[in-house]
Amino acid sequence: MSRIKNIVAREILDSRGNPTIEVSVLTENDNIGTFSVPSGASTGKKEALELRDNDERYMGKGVSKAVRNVNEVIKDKLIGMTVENQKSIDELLIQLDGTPNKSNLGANAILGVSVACLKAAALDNKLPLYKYLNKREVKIPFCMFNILNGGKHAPNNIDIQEFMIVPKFDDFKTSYRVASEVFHNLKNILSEKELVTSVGDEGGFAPDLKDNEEALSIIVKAIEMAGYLPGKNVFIALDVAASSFYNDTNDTYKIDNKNLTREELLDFYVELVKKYPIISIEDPFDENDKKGFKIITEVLGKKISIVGDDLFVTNKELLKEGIEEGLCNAIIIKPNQVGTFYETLETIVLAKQHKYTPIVSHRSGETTDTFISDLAVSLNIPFMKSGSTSRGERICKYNRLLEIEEELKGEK
Ligand code: 2PG
Ligand code: MG
Repeated sequence: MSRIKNIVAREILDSRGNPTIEVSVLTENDNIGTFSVPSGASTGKKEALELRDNDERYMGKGVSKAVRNVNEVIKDKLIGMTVENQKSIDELLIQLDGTPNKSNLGANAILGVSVACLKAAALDNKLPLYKYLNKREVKIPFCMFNILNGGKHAPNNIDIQEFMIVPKFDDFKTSYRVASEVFHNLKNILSEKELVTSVGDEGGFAPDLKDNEEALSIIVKAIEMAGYLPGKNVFIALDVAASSFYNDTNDTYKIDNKNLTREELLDFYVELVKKYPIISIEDPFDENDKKGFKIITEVLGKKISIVGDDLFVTNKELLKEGIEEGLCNAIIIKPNQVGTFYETLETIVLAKQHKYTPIVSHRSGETTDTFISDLAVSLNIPFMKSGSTSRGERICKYNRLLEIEEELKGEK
């Protein structure tokens, strides 16, 4: 048991070159837990508030107010608290903020402190974070590698935001290698077609293509060229992020330059699932289109995962509503959508109780922090997504899983 001795926040840059907050928590045992907070681009409207300065610095994106809120408001209240007492720490943070969406102190400030405390407590206990959180049996998740980027994450003509491959091999080391090999084969295919091979925000390629379906057909080809079996050991997951192409004036979805009704968009998904080894579709409809989520869950929910991200924003109450209304059978877990570790945990517990598959996720604006890897392992989360097999802020999370796998096998 040790107490919090000091807390320091600072403004750093994320993978898109925008400011974000990093927080360090010092304990009486002189351990320092540090966490840096990621930031989304295709954000759900009901996410907890990311506090930005909106002034002349950094084109309005500075986080100096959030930094001040940690250094001048939160710090003094938390000094002296037992660092292991995460629940009380998170409850106090919520109380100090006093708003339902953390708009007073900022969810970025609050999450920074919350997770930095957790990391400091693990260090005090001389345990890796995943083990500090759960000393019983844990498992490495299967990973969804986003090898082709579109939507708000890339400046190309593809509407679907994320085309992910999901290798399912006995160990993560193999799945990771397979993902990398498919990624490089995809690069070769694009080069042969004289398409661009520069990458988007999450490290996947971002070419202009004929249409969204072409992305799927070239990914299947890349899997085969790498020597693997689509639908046998390598699968496909999509994050459509459909809010980004929904038009609320005429209640249609603009995809492949066509305006589709929700029923036509559903037919499009049904056809794709017939033709390609798709195991999961995230945000297939706009975050307010409950009708869309309900029908796709009825039609495809027995066969594949229907995942709510912008729909649930890691919020326990929104998930509860979704469970009652029959929306989705899986949920994206992003700690910064809700703002504290404890609330994240509560949402995961509720999801598991109702057999909703939790998928732990990075944000499109990331740092080199690897907290989500330990989180996913410790809570036996079946899937994690952290972008492609390129870009440092993406691979550091996967590399952390490799390290944990070695530890679990006793190789380290
Ligand atoms: C998503 C995420 C992460 P963003 O939509 O699932 O891939 O993107 O962080 O931009 O919300
Ligand atoms: Mg998403």
